[in-house]
Amino acid sequence: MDANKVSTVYQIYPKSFQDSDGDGVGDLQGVISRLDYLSWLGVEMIWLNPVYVSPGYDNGYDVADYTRIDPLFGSMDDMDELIREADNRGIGIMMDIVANHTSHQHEWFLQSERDPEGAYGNFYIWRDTPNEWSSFFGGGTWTYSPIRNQYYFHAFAPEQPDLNWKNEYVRKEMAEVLAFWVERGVTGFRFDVIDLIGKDVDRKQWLDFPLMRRYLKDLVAQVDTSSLLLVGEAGGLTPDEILDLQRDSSLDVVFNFEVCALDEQGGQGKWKLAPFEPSRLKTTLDTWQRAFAMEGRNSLFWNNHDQPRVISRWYDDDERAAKMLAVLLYGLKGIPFLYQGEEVGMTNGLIAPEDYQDIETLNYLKAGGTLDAVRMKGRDHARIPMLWGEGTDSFSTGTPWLQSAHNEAGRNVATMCTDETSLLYLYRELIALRRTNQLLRDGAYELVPTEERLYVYRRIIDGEPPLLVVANLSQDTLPLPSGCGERLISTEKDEAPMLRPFEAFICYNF
Ligand code: ISL
Repeated sequence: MDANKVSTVYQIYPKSFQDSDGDGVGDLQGVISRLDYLSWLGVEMIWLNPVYVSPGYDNGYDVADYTRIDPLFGSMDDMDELIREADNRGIGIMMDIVANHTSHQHEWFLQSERDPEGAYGNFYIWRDTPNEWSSFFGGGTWTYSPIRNQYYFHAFAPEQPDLNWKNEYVRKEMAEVLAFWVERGVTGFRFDVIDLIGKDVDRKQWLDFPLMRRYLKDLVAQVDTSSLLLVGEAGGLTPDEILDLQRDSSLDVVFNFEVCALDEQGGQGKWKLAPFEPSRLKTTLDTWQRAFAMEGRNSLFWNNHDQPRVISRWYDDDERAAKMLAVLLYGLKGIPFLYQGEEVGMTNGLIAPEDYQDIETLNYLKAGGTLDAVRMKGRDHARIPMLWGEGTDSFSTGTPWLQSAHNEAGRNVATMCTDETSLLYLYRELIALRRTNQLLRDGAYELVPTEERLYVYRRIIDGEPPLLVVANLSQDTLPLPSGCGERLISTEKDEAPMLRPFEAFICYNF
């Protein structure tokens, strides 16, 4: 697939998108029932978080069977129907491939645990003596199995044992998983924590790039990727390493999380918060944009199912900031990913302490973590059911699996659908603009130096009038930068002699 042609990938967290059967959990029929909405919005691909059979310790990122659908979400018939119905509307489906680890209830693990000499004996990482290394969800990386009388390695929860990628049969099995889904008609893959597959557990090294690169290249070489969008979640890669993978088409685009960490103290994990500084947003985005200014592309996103809403974390839920962030992101070079609910300005909302469900958050609180940090960075806040209407009633007729409250009136699809000046309409226009505007899709990126509250950049193709993207990152009124010509899209209905708080627009540059 020509990745530069994808104008928007819409991320669906199925558990929280639309419930069709009243059990309080979103499902595939729910997604199907909302395809007309997504088509109206103009998205070209859906990234579906895992819907495979799973005991659900990490909401589906603990896969027990990669080729069956969890009954919680529906059946394989529902999945086929979703692929077909989406395709009828020109929308592709991107599957989430959790290749680094499985569930401890996966048949491979059960066999590996029982029979060290058997076919699956070496599918996981077993040692007699564990080393000391911290897992991403708190606690150590090794858990003792009394059945095998050895320790197994897990980068995340003990219920998520890591596969042994050094074993060629593991790599073969994973290639078969990809082939299975390509055969069913999916149009993309998002590879979960793919930078971890080359790790060296004995040296305590998360990333061995040459090894990771080789495994990934071999993996994708086994399926026909010409019509697939390949996305890697790989927070540990440098821009050069990413470019390397893009050059040989191992990945089209990579998720990096430097922007998401702007409200962290740095080097101390996600829970140690620091005040957000707009100037750092600009310098971080600029660094990543420069790295791919002439070649390759960035992933462009503010939120996902792990990253609670940035308008709550950075901008006190201000809807004007949500509009500004939309324009700013859609002007950049790369592929935009829109996370469900972002288009209506969903916020972190409110969750009572006893209602938190996420394994990472529960571990953190158990270890003495603070609710203040959880309210900002706890992943449940990114997973609050989609606001189709004023409350969560339109998400489910039953009791939603995650209890939450919102107090920002009007931030929902039903209300914003009736208002052409809404954030939802702005997203719709931005998506449409990116579909048709070659400069936004392919143009090189160039920063225009300005004061730090302002982020201005150019998108350029030789021989064409450049575009200028202007974003006021602050609530201050600022002078307009020079060179602003006719506007293509704006957060405001009219033009003013000064840049209003959080005003942003894309215009021709003279
Ligand atoms: O969620 C994070 C911080 O809160 C990230 O560090 C996250 O663990 C990391 O980006 C990997 O995420 C992916 O793999 C995890 C899963 O829990 C996440 O939902 C998934 O996006 C383990 O499979």
